[in-house]
Amino acid sequence: MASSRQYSTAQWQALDRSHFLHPFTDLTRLNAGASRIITRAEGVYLWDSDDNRLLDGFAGLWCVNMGYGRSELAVAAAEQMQQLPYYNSFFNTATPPALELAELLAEVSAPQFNYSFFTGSGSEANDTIVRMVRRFWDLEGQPGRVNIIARHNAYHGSTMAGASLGGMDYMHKQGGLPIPNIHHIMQPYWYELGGDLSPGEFGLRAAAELENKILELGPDKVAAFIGEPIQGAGGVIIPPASYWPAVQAICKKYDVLLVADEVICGFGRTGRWFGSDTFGIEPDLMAVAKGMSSGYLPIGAVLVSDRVAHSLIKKGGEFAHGYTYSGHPVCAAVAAANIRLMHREGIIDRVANDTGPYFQQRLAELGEHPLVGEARSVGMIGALELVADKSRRSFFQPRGDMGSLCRDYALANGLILRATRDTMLFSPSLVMDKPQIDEMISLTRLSLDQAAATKGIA
Ligand code: PXG
Repeated sequence: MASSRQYSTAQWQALDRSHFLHPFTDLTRLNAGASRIITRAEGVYLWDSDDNRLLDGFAGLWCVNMGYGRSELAVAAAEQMQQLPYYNSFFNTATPPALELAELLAEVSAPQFNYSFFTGSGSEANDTIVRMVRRFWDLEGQPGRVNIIARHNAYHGSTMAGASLGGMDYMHKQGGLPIPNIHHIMQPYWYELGGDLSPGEFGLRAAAELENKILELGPDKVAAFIGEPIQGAGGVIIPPASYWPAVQAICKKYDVLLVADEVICGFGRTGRWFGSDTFGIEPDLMAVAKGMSSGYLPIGAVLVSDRVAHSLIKKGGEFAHGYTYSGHPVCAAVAAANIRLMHREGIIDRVANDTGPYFQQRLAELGEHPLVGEARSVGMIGALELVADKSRRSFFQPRGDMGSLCRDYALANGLILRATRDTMLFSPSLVMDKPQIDEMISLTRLSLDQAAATKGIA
C-alpha cells in the first residue's frame, strides 16, 4: 500500500522542512523554500502532489530505463518478498535470485565477464573495486600497485572511495578527500578543453595524460584506471572516437587494470548493453547499478573478468569485503526480471536502430537554436551546451545561471531536465516513444526560447 495520508502539498512540504535532509541539495535555500512532492508515475510521466503531469527527460536519476509502472517488476518483488525476503550470501550461502542474476549478467556482458560481486549501489560497487584491484595485485605478487588513476569531473559516487575516485573538486572540499593513492588526469571534454586541436587529436592528447601519469607514478605502482565510457553527471561528455582505443592500449602496455564505470552507460543507455560495447572498450572490471533494476530497487554490482576472479578464487582465500545486502534476493529478483523484460521488448535494438537515432536527430535540430553551442548524443543520452553567442566556449559568466534558468523554465513547462553548469542533460527512459521524444524536444525548445528572451538573446 502506498502512503495513505491525504496531505496537502503544503503539509508534505512542512514535514520535509522539519525532518528530511536531501542529498546534493542547497539545504539552506530549500529550507527557506519548498520541495516538490512526487506522488505517482506511469511510463515516462510523473505527477506531483498538485496533480501536475511532468515528462521525465531524465529517467528518474539516469536509472528508470524501462519506464515507470512496469507490473512485471512489481510482481517479481512481491513474489520474492513472500517466498524469501532476505537472506545473506555470507557463510557459504546463496539465494536463487542472486545466482540467476549473476548468470544473466555473464550472458549480456563481454566474454571476459563471468563473475559478479553484488552491492547495494554504484558507490558501493566502486568502493568494492578499489579494494578488489589492490587485493588482486597483492595476490599477483605486486603489492606496490596501489595507485588508481581517475579523471577530473568524473562522478563515481558519494562514499569515501567513490567521491575520491570522482573528480568533483567541490565534493573533495567537503570531508578531506580524496583518500590517499588516487590521482586525477584530464577529462576528454573536447568542447571546453580541446583548444585548436581537432577532436581526434584532442582524444589522443587526453589519453596521453594517462601514460604520463603512469610513468610519473611508476608503472609498477599503478593498480588501475577508472573511467565512465561517457561522463554522465559531469555533463554527458562523449569522448572523441580516438580516446578509448588509446586508453585501452596504454593500459595494456603497462598492465594497468581498466575499469569501466557503467553505472549510467550500462543496460542499453548507449544502444548496446554497455557503454564499453559502444566504444570498443575491453575492461577488466565494470561497475553497474541504476538501470540494472531500472531503479525499482537499489542494487549494484562489480562485473569481474576471469583474470581477476580466477586470481581471487585460486590464490586468494577470503576476500574480506561485503555488504549485508550483497545479492539481496528481492533486489536481485527485480534486476533479473528487468533484464528479461529488456530482452523480451528488444529494447537494445530499439535504442540502437529506431528511437535512439530519432532522439539524436531531433536533439541535433536544437543545435540551430541561438543558445546552443553544441548538441551531442549517443543512444538515448545527450546534452546541449548553452553559450552566449554560439561560438565554441563562449560560456556564460557566471557559469551555471543559464542552465538553471532553462531547467526551471522546463519544469514550469512540464518537463524534467537536469543542468550541469550550463549544459542541459537528457537521459530519458529507453521506452520513450517517438511522439514522446517530439514532446520532449518541443518543450525544450520552448524553454530555450524563454531563457533566451529573459537574457535578451535572439
Ligand atoms: N558511478 C556513476 C557513473 C554514477 O553516475 C555512481 C557511480 C554512484 O551510484 P549510486 O548508486 O551510489 O548513487 C553514479 C551515480 C547527478 C547524479 O546529479 C548522478 C549520480 C548520482 C546522483 C546524482 O547527475 N550518479
